[in-house]
Order: sequence, then structure tokens, then C-alpha cells
Amino acid sequence: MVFRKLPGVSASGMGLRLSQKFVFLLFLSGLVTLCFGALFFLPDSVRLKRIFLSKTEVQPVTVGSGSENDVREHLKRPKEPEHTRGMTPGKGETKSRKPSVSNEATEERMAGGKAQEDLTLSRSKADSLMERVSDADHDANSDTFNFKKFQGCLLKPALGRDSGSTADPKTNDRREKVKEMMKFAWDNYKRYAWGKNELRPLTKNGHLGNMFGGLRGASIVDSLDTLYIMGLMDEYNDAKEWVQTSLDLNSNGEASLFEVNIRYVGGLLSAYYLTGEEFFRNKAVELGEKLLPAFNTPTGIPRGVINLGSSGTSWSWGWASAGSSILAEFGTLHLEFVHLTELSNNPVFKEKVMSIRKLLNKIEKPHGLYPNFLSPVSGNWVQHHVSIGGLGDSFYEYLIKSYLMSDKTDEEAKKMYYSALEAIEANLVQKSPGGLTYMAEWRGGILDHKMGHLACFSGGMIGIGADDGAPEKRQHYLDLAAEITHTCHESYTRSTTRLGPEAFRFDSGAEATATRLSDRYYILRPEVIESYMYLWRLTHDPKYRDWGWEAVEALEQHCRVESGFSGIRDVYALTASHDNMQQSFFLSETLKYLYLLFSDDDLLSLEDWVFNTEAHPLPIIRKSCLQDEVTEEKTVSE
Ligand code: DMJ
Repeated sequence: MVFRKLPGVSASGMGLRLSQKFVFLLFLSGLVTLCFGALFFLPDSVRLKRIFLSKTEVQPVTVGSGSENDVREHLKRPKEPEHTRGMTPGKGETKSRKPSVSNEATEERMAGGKAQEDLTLSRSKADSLMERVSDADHDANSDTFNFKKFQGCLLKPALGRDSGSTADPKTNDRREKVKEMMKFAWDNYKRYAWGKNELRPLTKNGHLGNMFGGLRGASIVDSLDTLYIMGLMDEYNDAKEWVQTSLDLNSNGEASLFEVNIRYVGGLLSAYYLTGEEFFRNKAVELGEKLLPAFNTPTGIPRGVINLGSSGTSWSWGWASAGSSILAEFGTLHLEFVHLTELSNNPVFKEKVMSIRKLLNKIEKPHGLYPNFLSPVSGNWVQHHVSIGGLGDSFYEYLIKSYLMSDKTDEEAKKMYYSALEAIEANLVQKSPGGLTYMAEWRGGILDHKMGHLACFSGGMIGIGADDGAPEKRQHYLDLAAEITHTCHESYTRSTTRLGPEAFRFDSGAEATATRLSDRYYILRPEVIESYMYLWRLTHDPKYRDWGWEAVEALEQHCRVESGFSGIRDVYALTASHDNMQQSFFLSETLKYLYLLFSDDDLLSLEDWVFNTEAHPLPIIRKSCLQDEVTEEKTVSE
């Protein structure tokens, strides 16, 4: 035995010599290292591993920027390698992170439809992931959602009467024009960039970017519902087939939680609710599960970047101060996650977003405002910068939409929304010397008299919330919505191209114009048109349809190129300098909102649907109807 005292050997302590002790300690420490190392090779489901190795202990790095990711894509910094762009090592960061899957050969394989063995492999990986998630004692695939019953609970057919075409021939012609634009954008994407995330219309190739963690086909997933409601069925069927056979969720790159949620999860959910195709639902739930590790933080506030692979590690964006999370990112998950719970019968998704809600409801807010940066570790605000544009925007949108989507039962969301709106009115809403109402930005009490294109969604938001405000405020909210939409329209009409800049200012004599070169670009964004669509539905003032048509003409004149649509670098320059990018949100949002603007109100009626921030329609959840036995009998016997 190793510990036995050897005869004739002078001993100390336990009866061993110093050198023997040293050898023994060396052996012991080797053994411990070996055992600990072996933990890494155990399957994730082994309890021992879960106890010793928490998935998101690493508080590392950063990549892009919240709802401004697309801006960063636009303002590329080509010097840094794409994979490491914007990343700064953080506490616990190891150098052995797996590379994002992004080489061209792999891309082509994915784009063209993967070989059968790849698919089999992917499915078995997906299965093992499913097993791990169901560790949480919930079967994410529980088949409890009754699609027929859901359809029976809609007040109107999703596509309306006559697929939403109107009685007015001029409006119908405009609608047809938008449909043609969609077909043109889609055909070129299909021809030159099939399976990639976006089309580069000038160079006629595809773009993958670094926002989606190796997921492909953002333009396909973002287009499914637009193609479907426009009746572009051949195109829709191509898109559907690609999702069914080639959308591989087993990627291993760093993704923006926010972008994957609003575009992929949102797109898949809408496709399911419109068509009832089960695989859309399954993919949405499977992808939702991959996002869950981002919530493993001390506060439950998710980090912005997540590795979609089995490591499930998450990070904060490097540019966000002190490892903070972004309000517009963690505040823009609620609609999709509530629907994931509806469809999977797994409460975990709703629980995650409810704990975000709880924290935000409780935390002290400066002047009632919600700053843009919050620490996922301490749960405190990190900076006092407030914006209704980038970094803050869709958090407010999701509050009122959560209330509407809950069939007006989510009183907490309602209360939070109207209190936030009051604080916004008191602190941010301004009137320019020329009489234009705008939303300034707020930096610790100091106003920056600038309004971003992104903030122009707020006309629509305030409009859809008007009816549920205090009775004495309803008309006021509708007026405010109209005034903001008018200001955003002015930002378009005051430019040479009649398209609006990324940000416009109200200082040094400026009124709704960009004063800085860096704010002059337009990347096919939807927000202004989105507000036209809502204001049209709320007021039926024909000016909104005319303003939408002005935008169509400007898009055709300045953004349409030989092989698709492209953003432009300067809305004040008549000779267009194109940015060579057809953003996926152009197909998902800009063209969809235009199409709805020129359609009857019963196409995706606001009585039945709310749109997520990427314009993917999600149904209002009518709990009492869904649980009502009579409805089921009625719909099943139909
Ligand atoms: C879209 O992806 C979403 O609307 C998001 O909320 C903000 N940015 C783009 C469109 O501009």
C-alpha cells in the first residue's frame, strides 16, 4: 500500500519522506484533473456535468448591435475578419471557440439542398437536442395545439374575402404593382442568392453576414408569409420546400438572439399559423429551444449573442457598455415566446419572457423612462440613454402588442405601455419651430433633437394603442400618431429622392432633414410605410395610400436595379449610389406593409392579428374560444 511506512526509512508527518509526498501529491492532482476533464466528454444530459459546468458561465464577447445590427451590416468595417468583428474577449473567454460555419463550399451545399446523409445526420442531432431540452420535464412536441380549432376562433378568414382585393380599381392596380415588386425581388434572390441570407443585387450574388449564427435563407424564411398572402404560390411552394428540406438548424455560430427570434422564429410561426403545415411549427419550437441558454444569467435577462451549437454559450455585444444587454433586444421576445409556449405546450418559453417583464416592471425607472442598456448580471441600468429609435424601439411596441395579442387580458403589459407612453410624452416628444412633432432622444436628461428612421414605427404603435388608452386620451393618441407619421412623411418629401434618411434632425435650423453625411442613407427600411399602413386602417384617410404610392414610385426610381432592389447611400443625391444589399426585411416588411396598405382591411385583420417587429403576423390568443369544446365540435364538423 502506498501509505505503508517503509522499514528503515526515516519518516515525517504521515510516515512518508518529502520526495514520496511530492510524488503522491503529483499523482493525486493528476487524478483530479483527469476526472474533471472527463466531465467535458460526458453528454450534456448527465446531471454531474450540469452541476459542475454551467453553460453560460462564460461572460465573454460581443459582435454587433441590437436592432441596429442591420445598420452595422450596412456600415461594414471590412478590415476586421467577419467572424471576430466587434468582439472583445471577456471574462472566462477561451480561445478554443468553434468557428462559425461559413465557407463557400458549405454554403453552396446548403443552398442547393443537402445530401440525404447530411439530412439524416441533422435530424439525429436535432433529436438529441430535443431529448436534452425535454430534460426540463416538458415534451416540446406535445401535440396539443388544435389548428382547426384555432382557425375557428378567428373572427375573419386570414386572407379576407377575395384575398383582400379592394373595390377600387386604382388601389387594386397599386396592389398589383407591389406584388410585381415582390416577385421581382424574390426571383432575383432565387436566381442569384438562393439559400443565402440576402441578395447582393449589383454583384449578383448572395450574402451571409454574421447575424444569424450560420443559419441560412433569412430572405426565404422572412418571405414565406408575404408570398403566401400575395398569392405567389409557386414562389411560396419553393420557399416552403427549401425550409422543409434545407433549413438546417444545427449550426454552430454566434447569432443575434434578437434577429434570429424576429426573423426566423417569427417567420416560421407566421407560416405555421397561415398554413397549418406542421413542420413550420416544429422548426419554430426547435429553434426556440436553441435560444434558451441565452437566458441563463443571474437575472434571467438574456445576453445578446448566443452560440447556436450545443455549447449554448452566450455573450453580450462588445460595444454595449459593461457587458450589458439591450432593451430593444431582450424586450422583443415576448410575442414569439408566448406563441412558442402555445404551440409546444412547454411553459418554459413564456416563463423566460415573463421574468424579463417582472424585472422591468419592478426596477426603478428614471422619470418613468426605460434606458437602453441593462446589466444581465446585476439587473441595473448601465447608462441613462433613452430612445424610441434604435436600441429601444421594439420594446415599447411589444408591450402594447402583448396586450392586444392576449385578447386584452395582459393588464400588466397594458399598464407598463401607457405609463411608458406618458413618460415618453413628458420627456421626449417635441414640436419643432416649423410645427413638426417628433421624438427626441434622451441622454441622462439632455435632449438630442434627432429622430431615427427606426423611430418612425411609433406612429403606427401609438395609433394601434389609441383605443385602449384612458377615454380622455384616445383622440389625443390618435392625433399624436398622425402627427408623428406626418413628420416621418416630411423626412421623405424633403429629400431629393423622396426616400427618408436613416436619421433626421431638428436643430441648427434643420427640420426633418439629415445634417450629417453618415445619416443620409436608406436601406429599404419599412418603418415609415408601416405607420402609413396602420394609420390608413385606423382613419381611412386616403392621404396614407397616396403617401405609400409616393414611396413605391421612389423605390422604383432609385432602388430598383437590374437584379433586385438595393439600398442607397444618400437620399439627397439624384445620382444613386447603391449599397448592393437587398435586405430580407424589405421582403418581409416593406413590401408586405405596402401590399396591406392597398388591400382591404380584412386581409390579416387587426381584429385577429398582431404583427411582430419583422411584420410577421401572429394571431391574437383567444383563450376562452380555444378552450371551448363547442368551438372544436363546430370547426371539426365543418
Ligand atoms: C427590422 O429587422 C425590424 O423592424 C427591427 O425591429 C428593426 N430593424 C429592421 C427594419 O428596419
